[in-house]
Amino acid sequence: MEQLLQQIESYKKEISAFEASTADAVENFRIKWLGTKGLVKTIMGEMKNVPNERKKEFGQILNEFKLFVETKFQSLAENNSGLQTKDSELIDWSLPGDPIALGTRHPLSIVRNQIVSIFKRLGFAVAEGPEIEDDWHNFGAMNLPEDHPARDMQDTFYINQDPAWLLRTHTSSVQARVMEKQKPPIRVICPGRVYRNETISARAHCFFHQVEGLYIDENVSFADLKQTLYFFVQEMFGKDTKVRFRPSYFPFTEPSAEMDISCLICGGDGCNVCKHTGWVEILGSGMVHPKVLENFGIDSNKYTGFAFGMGVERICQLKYRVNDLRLYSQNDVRFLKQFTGAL
Ligand code: 2U9
Repeated sequence: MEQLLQQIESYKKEISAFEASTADAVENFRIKWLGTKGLVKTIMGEMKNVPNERKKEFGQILNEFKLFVETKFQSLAENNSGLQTKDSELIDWSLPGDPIALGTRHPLSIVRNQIVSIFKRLGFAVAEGPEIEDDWHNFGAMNLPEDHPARDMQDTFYINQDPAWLLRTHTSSVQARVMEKQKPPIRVICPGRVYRNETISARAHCFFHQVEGLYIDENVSFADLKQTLYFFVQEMFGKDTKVRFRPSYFPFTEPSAEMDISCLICGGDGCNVCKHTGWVEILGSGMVHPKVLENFGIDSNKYTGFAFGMGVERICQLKYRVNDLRLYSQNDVRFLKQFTGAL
C-alpha cells in the first residue's frame, strides 16, 4: 500500500511540473491521464487490492488525486484555448472569419420572375422550348410570308451547316409548339432568349429576352386583352401608371396594338427617356390572326385569342434605369451587385 502512495506522490510531482504550449499537448495530457485507458483509471483499479479496513482512506486519496488531475487539465485547457493545434502555430480564434460573398440574381432574371409571377396569378401556365428552331415554328406558322424581311439573312441567324434551322427570333415558336399539342382553352406565357442579327450597341444586341403570352378560348375579346395588360402594368409599375394603346401591325395578330405607359421617370411631364412625349412603349399585342389559329387546326369561327410580346431588357431599363443594353451581358460585378436583395 505504501508503494501505491509513493506512486501517487510521484504522479502528482510529474503533473505539477507539466506545462503545455499547444492544444495538441493538452489533448495528449488528457489522453494519458483522463482517457479511457488513462493512468487515473488504472490507479483507480488498484482499489480492489486495498484491504477492506483501509478502503475508506484510499478511496479519499484516489478521489483527491482524480480531482487534482482534472483541475490541472482544466487550467491547461484554459491557458491554451487561443492556441492552434499543429506545430505550435499561433492562430487568433477571435479574429472574424473570411466573409463568404453572396451571389445576386441577374437583373433580367429578377424582372422575368416578376413578369412571370404576375401572369401566373391570372392563371397563365409557363412554357419553354428550344432556342434552335425550324422555319415553320418560327416564321411559317406565325403567318410570316416567304418574302418577309425578318426572314432575311440580315436579320436572322441561320445555322451554317443546315439553313433549315435558325436561332429563334421570338418565343412565338414556343406558343406554336404548345398549340400543336394542346387544344383550347390555352393560356400560356413563354419566357426565353431570342436572337436577331443586329450590330451590338447601347440600344441593340444580337440576343435579348422576351416574355410572350397567348390566351385562346371561346369569346376571348380585345377587352380581355386590354384588361389583362392593364392589370400587368399596375402590378409591375404601380397603381398610378397610366396606359394607352396605339394601333399597329404584326403579321400574326389582327387587329394589333402597341401599349405605352406614362413615363416613370418624369411622370408624364416630358423627359429624355420618353423623348418629351410623356409616354414610353413597353409591349406589342393583338388578337391572334385567324390564319395562325387555322395553322393548328383551331376553328377560328369558334375560338378567338389574344397574344402579346415584351422585351425583358426594355422593362428592366424602365424599372431600374439601365441605359445600355450591353451591361446585361458584360457580367461586370459593379453593375450586377446593385441588384442585391431583389426577388
Ligand atoms: C402566337 C400568336 C401571336 C406575340 C406578339 C408582339 C405582338 C410584339 C414584340 C415586343 C417587343 C417583340 O420583344 S419585342 O421586340 N412583340 O410586339 N408579339 S403580338 O404574338 C403571337 C404569339 C404567338 C401563336
